[in-house]
Amino acid sequence: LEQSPLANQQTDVASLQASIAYHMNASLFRTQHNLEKVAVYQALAHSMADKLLLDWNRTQQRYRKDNPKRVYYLSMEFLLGRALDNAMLALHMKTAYQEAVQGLGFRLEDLLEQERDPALGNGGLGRLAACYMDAAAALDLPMWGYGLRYQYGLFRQSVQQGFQVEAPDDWLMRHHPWEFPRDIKYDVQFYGYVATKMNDKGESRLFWESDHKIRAVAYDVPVPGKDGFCGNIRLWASQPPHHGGFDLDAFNQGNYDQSIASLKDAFLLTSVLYPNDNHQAGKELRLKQEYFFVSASVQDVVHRFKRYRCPWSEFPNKVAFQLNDTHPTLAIPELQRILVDVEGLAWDDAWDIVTRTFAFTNHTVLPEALEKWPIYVMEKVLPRHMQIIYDLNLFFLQKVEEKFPGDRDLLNRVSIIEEASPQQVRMAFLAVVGSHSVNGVAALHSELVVKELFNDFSLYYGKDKFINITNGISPRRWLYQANPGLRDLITHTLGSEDWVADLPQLQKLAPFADNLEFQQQWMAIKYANKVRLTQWIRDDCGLTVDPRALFDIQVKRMHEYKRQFLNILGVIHRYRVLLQMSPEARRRVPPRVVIFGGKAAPGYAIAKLVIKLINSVADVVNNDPVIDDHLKVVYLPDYNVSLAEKIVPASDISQHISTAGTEASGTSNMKFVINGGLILGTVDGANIEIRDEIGEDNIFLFGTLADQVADIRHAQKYHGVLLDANLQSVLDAIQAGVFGDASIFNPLIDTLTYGGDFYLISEDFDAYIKRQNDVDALFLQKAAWAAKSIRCTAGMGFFSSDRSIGQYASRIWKVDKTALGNGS
Ligand code: 26Q
Repeated sequence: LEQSPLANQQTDVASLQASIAYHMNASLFRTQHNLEKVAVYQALAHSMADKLLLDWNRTQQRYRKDNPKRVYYLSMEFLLGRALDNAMLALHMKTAYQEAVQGLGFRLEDLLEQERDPALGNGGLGRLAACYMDAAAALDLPMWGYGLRYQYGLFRQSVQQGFQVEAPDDWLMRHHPWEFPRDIKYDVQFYGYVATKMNDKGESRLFWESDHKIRAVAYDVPVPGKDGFCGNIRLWASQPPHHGGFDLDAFNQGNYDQSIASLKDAFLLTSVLYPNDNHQAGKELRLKQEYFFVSASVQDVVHRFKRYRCPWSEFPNKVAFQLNDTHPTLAIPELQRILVDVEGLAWDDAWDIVTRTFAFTNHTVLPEALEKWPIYVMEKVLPRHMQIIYDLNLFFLQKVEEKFPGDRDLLNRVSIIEEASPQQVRMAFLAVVGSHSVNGVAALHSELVVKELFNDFSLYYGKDKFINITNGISPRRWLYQANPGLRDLITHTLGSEDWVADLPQLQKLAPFADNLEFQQQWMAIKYANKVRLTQWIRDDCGLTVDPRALFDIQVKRMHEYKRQFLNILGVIHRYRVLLQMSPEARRRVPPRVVIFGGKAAPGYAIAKLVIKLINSVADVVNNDPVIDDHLKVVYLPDYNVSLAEKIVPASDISQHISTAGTEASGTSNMKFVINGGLILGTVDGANIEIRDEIGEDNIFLFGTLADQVADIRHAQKYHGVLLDANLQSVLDAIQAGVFGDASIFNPLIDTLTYGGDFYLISEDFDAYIKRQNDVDALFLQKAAWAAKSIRCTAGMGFFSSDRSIGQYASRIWKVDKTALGNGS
């Protein structure tokens, strides 16, 4: 391959142009005579992917030879975003390609916009997986991702008459040059029955048998690293099994429909990503997706392990599985099944191997997000796994009983099987029992995980099993790539690009915080980013906004606990206050552009109603001549990773205002702050650690604390909710029809009154408004604002995903960066 003209290592402009031209002909079957942007993008992508493949092969061959302990990051979601820009920057080829395409008459920025976002994730959890793969690749850590190759990613969102409208995300309709189909296949079975059989050694063993098989085929996605290193994500697609897809009896009788029915099943399995974020959908197809993904991945890993002919006892020294939430938890009984039923190990030996291999990351304490599967579904789809879970549970409960004799209540509380009707399997408990380490994703969250979610388990296992690893973000995508202006200023100021791989170096910016000239350069970059977003808002929403206004941004999945509702109620309050002011007084308030973005799960009616309210308020406010440019409200449709890359560098303020104790970590908060955006937030998730790192004076925190929430809810139950007076007038305005037909908003308003204000919007309303006024006041003091903005970036060194992955590696996986390193 090294010699192949495809992978010509020359990086001079003429060679790059030649490789683009080659792909235009050979990969796209086109001539140079009708060059559309999308075709040039694809030829360019192929050309870049060639280079990546060389790195991929070299890296993976080295691992194969050295056989280091490997980490497998099991995740139902990888929200990767676009690949081309990322790859060009990682391989230091962007400038050369820029020139190459310029010579062909194109602007690289336009070509980059042609790439469809692979959206194989919902939000934070999926994007975290992508940032972690990026970090592992940068650190030369032998970690593979395993996931699913959904035919349709997260739905595309448009807004019609103010309402969210969903469309399928057919991202594979156009050829996608960033994945490589492999001749690697495993069959995965479902349903069937469990029988007793003799194995080769004459021992009696249980076997699970079924005619219902679906084939998993591997697609590899390269993850560009540093210095010629390249990681991998292996995604499974479902297909009918060889010869097994047809119902031959039906086929021979001429009953074609019936003969292909199971073919359809096979293709359907990985066809679509479930669009729920922080909410479990108890659908059988989802369970089958989870098992399909887990079974293919475990088979692949076991196959790789066996290649080296090590004894089974070596398995935990060669393999670490990290479970990205409970979604891949079936890997635990699956490995136990393979070791006992197929490989013939004794139960206890197998279980020792399993528990030394798995570790589990929890991403939520919200009860509605915790996965539970009804036993009647589980035993139908996975009869042998259900038996194994029963046995695991029995042995576990026996040990608990030994340690805490006679505590029947405790046994009920920690049982993997929930004794309700219907009986359910508590996947989080299975994950805890089958793992040697359980971690939360931010300090407060990990505390809640130990004290609330898994309290009984921490008493039984001891506290050491439960740790915190605070989330991190890729500084490459979220600063180096997304904000070239700031990147260059930082590099120029610090004298080299070393800060990217050693993010705490950003602290060296702090001495410049009060330097007026530096402040001007800093804020000029922010302004340019705001101008760029302004153009996007004009093209996308047909709305003109002034880049000199304060940009106040909340972009994230629409969810009640994230309280976009609080934000828009605050906007209505601001609107009403502005209307009551004299023109002179109004001019003393800095103009604001309040920007929203984010998708609601299609079945989440209340979240969708918040989208409608935001758009209704936007309609009125944006067209009110009295308000003019003092306040604008924008709802950006189809928020995704590539849009985030444009939005994040352009914030003055971003909002992270979840009810305290509900947002496990948040990661966009880190992205905004590292780009010099200030935060308006609650004392929740990683906001707390951001405060600790950047300093209390550089963040606007407000509201109820996590440990007060339960008491307030309790009091509400008995005394009802006494609505904040300002909030009451805001609700009155909505109900008076100021923002159109009031009746449609009734279910939304009811969430504040009937049955208590669960997310404490009224409780926090006054503190929120006051903090917003502090923001206004500071924005008028340009130098003070700039100093805080600089201190924000300077203090963010801790939040690199390289730090997070380093902690996972040393505390959980016990792996080091490979000794060889640097692709040599
Ligand atoms: C489960 C079962 C069936 C269908 C869907 C699901 C499902 C899917 C996605 C449940 C939850 C999710 C996503 C959760 C998520 O994104 N959590 C976020 O994880 C981030 C990374 O740790 C945190 O920063 C966020 O605070 C947390 O909300």
